[in-house]
Amino acid sequence: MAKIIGQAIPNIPWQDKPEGYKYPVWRYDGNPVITRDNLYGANSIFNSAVVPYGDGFAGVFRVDDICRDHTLVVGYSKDAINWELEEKVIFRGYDPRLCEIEGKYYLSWVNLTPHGTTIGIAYTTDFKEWTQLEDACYPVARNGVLFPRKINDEYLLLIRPCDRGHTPYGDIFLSHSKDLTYWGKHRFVMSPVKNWEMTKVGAGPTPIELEDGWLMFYHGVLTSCNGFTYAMGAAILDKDEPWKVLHRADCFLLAPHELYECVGDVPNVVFPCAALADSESGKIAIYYGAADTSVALAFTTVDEVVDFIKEHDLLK
Ligand code: BMA
Repeated sequence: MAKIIGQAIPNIPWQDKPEGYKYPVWRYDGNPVITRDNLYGANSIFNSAVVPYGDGFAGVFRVDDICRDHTLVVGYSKDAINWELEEKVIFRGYDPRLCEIEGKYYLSWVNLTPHGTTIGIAYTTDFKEWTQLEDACYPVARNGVLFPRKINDEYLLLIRPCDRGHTPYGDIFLSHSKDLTYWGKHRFVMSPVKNWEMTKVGAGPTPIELEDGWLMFYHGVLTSCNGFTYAMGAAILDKDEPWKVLHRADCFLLAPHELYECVGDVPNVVFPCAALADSESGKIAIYYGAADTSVALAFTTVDEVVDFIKEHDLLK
């Protein structure tokens, strides 16, 4: 088995792969797991982040409210499928990612400024009190994703520079910081290559550490005559110099297919923002926003996904 370096999550949500299903990522049959009905006053709840917390799970959820303001709220769950969301808005902005580093839970999100979006960073130990740090860059950027540990004594952040609108381009970069305040040593990671991701790419969940690399799920965007289609791809980054891409699947691993992914506020969107990875069993549960309307769950295993990436390796 390819080895996940990280915590055991014995209570990871899970369903076995359906008999005869060939693709490497399969959907939870109770999808979507979170809808607007999970919270009074929500227009839509999607693109959200979850982590193991205590004997259950905690999350930060993107709630676009009935004024269509972008807000972030905390939620808790025992099984990572049934969630209780709090009404209190912790930050304004969208597309949160959560990452545990040395016992603190770091939130990175698309922070809204008068000059455009940037990457907000805050941390908590209890999901109640948050300490907000400096934004990680000046506008305009989105898809800021922290690595779960320092490498060579520096924090690392994947980032996607963009414009103020529905950006028609986008490459993934990586920045370093010794203190989570000053960011530099910017490195290019990857651009779109294949048709399914041709418009832009952006990092998704916190990268998953493997014995010999980092597993990075990301979203890729195709522009069709009807607009954007968002799908999920995967790559393996170098362990010590993660701006170097070692392997990269040439095709998507999950794309809009089910009705809840194809129909909603923004049709045809699969937007992964979080993954739970159990180092004991190799099980991986991926949380993704579906059609900018709800949160859905999909499963894979480290072996399935690593084998698939290597079989379909764009770089071989
Ligand atoms: C991106 C972000 C995501 C959203 C996607 C599809 O630019 O705004 O939050 O899911 O567009 O609308």
